[in-house]
Amino acid sequence: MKAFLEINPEVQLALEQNKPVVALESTIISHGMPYPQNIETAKAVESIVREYGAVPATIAIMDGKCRVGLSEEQLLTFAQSTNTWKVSLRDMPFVVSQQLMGATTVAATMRIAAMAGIKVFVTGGIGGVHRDAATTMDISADLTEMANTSVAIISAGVKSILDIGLTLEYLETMGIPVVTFRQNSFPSFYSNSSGFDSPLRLETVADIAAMLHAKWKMQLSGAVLVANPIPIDQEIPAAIIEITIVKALEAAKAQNVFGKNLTPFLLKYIADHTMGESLSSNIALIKNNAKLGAEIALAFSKQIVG
Ligand code: PSU
Ligand code: MN
Repeated sequence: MKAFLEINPEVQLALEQNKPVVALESTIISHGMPYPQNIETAKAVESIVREYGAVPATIAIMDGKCRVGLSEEQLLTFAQSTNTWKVSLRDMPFVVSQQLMGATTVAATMRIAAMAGIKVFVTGGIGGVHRDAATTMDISADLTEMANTSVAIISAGVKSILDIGLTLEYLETMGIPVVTFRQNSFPSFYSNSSGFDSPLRLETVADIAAMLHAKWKMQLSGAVLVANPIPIDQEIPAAIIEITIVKALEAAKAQNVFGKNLTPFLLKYIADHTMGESLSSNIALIKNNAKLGAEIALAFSKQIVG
C-alpha cells in the first residue's frame, strides 16, 4: 500500500504523535464549486482547521499516488484544472495506475484517510440515495463506504437533491450512527432543517468524541455521520431551495445526465439559478463544519488515553 500512499511530513508527524488531524475532500474543490471561490474556500477551511488546533489534510490523487495533505500550489492546480477526474471508490485503481489527476469524493477520501490513520473527516454534504433510486438504482458509494470504513464524517446533513428519508433508512440498515449536533431536526445542507428528525442528538464535542471511541473500541467498524446544521442566519429555507432543486432535477432528466455526472450537474444548476446564494450558503456551512471537525479531532485525541 505504501507505494501508492504519500502522506506529507506535517500530517505524518501529527499522526505519529497522536495529534489531531482533519481529512478534507477534493471533489468539492474541482466539481462542487466554481473557481475562484473553490480555492478561497479550500484555503479558508484549512486555516480554520488550524485555528481550532488540528492539522488539515486535503486528499486527492496525483502522479499515481493517493496524496494526504496538499501544498498550496497543488490545491490551486485542483481548483483551476478542468479535466480532473471525479474519483469515487471504483475509479481509484484506474486513476492511480493511469497517473491521472483525481479529486476524491467522500467515499474515496474516507478510504484514503483510513489508509493513513486519520479518524476525522470534514466535508460539506455526503452523497446518498437519489430521489428516483427505485428506478435508477443511483445510490452513492459514499453510503456503502461508510458501512465499512471507521472515520467520523462531519457534514451539514444531506442535500435535498437526494431522497433524505431513504438515505436515512439506508444509513440505519448499514448500522451507521447519525448524530445531529445540538438540535432534533436533521439538517439538509443549505437548510437548517429537513423535515426529518435526527436519529440521534448530542450537545457537546466531548460527547461526540466519546461516542466515536465507544463505537470503535467495541469493534463496531464503520463511519459515524455527524450532522452540523447550518446556522439559521446563513441558511436558505428548505421550501425555497426546493423550487430550484425540482427544476434542476427536471433539467438533468431532459439533458439525460446520470451516473457520476449527476451530482455535479445538480450542484452547478442550483448555484447558477440562485444568483450565488446557494454558493454563499455552501461556503458558510463548510467553514462551520471545519470548526466542529477540528474540535472533535482535538477532543478525540485527548480521550485516546484511558
Ligand atoms: N454533496 C455536496 N457537494 C459535493 C458533493 C456532494 O453537497 O461536492 C460531492 C462529494 O464529493 C460526494 C460526491 O462524495 O459529490 C457524491 O457523488 P455521487 O452522488 O456521484 O456519489
Ligand atoms: Mn451516483
